[in-house]
Amino acid sequence: GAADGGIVKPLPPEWFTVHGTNAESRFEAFAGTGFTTPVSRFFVRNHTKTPLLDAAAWKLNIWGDGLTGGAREFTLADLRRCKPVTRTAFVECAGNARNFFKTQQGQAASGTPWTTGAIGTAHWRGARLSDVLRKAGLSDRAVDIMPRGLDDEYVTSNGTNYGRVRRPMPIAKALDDVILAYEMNGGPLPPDHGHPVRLLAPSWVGISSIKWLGDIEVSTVPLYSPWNTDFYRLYGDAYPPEGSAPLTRQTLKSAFELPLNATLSGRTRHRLTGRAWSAEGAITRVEVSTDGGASWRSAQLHDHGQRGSWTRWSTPWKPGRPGPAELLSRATDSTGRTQPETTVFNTQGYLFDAVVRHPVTVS
Ligand code: MTE
Ligand code: MO
Repeated sequence: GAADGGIVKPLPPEWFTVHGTNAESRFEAFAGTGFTTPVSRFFVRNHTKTPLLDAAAWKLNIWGDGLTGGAREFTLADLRRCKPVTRTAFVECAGNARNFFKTQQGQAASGTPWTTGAIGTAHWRGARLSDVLRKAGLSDRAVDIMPRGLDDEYVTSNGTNYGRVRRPMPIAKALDDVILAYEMNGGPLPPDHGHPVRLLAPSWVGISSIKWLGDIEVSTVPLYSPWNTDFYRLYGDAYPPEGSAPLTRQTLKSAFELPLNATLSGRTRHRLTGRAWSAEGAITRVEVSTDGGASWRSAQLHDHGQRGSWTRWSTPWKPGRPGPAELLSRATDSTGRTQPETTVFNTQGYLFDAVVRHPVTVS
């Protein structure tokens, strides 16, 4: 767990819930922090422990039959010589909110029991992966890349060794909007978030954004790793035995910047605040219910968060009668999709997108 050195940054308990080597941001810790998430409050999802790498000695090796020549090495200085670009994007774990499969739908999924805090939004700056792949001699016959991390091999508690964290990505995504990020919110990438260089794949499941990047295989045939065969597919009664296709984009969600089971005074006029996000389109509407879903009203939107980032929202509420209450938020994006009441279950609990019933007590 965190006790064996999984996470380097200090974790104030009021900002994080710790699950093993993973630290979940408490959603209420985002209140008042602005559009982007400060590094100090950004969730950490590690398969093992955070490696401490020397940026000056670091090299990225790009290799494989999808290059026209041989393997090529790039230093951080080489990447900095490419035209820098900034992507304002969330990184969100595919399993974010999976604990609600258990608490709202009565079916527990395997994996870290995240509530809604396995997400953060930052300004990521770096070199376009397409620029670097072309410098490396990309062949037009390449179909997949396989980025791989320099962190320890992933060994489960029952002894299965899955090797280094790596997950194939189709060349079309690699050449679209993916960057080799060396800055986060204007500073160097911190150790827990992939220092010195991570991949940043906007809108895609967090596992696509490989941290502590060491090498990238470029291939003319499809590539496989446990991260696109065993993990990050949807398995369960609703899916074929081989699972769904490997997961690509995240989904649509919203959350209140309030602790679960918060106590709110019944006599005060509160401003309920929250965030909504989608990997498919911009957020166009957030509705809030303070009576367990019987009635809904539109919240005020404070950003024009694009696809792959988020939008802050707020609405006033004067609770009145003391006792337990349920707050619900329901987001709609520019594709016209609205958060559903339930999410079809999958055994690993990915892509939960249903409306969260947020319990509070009115005092
Ligand atoms: N990259 C490496 N090398 N090792 C990892 O354990 N975890 C992945 C991804 N990249 C991981 C990784 C997962 S599952 C997620 S959700 C994101 O990193 C989390 O990014 P963060 O820790 O910066 O929030
Ligand atoms: Mo993840």
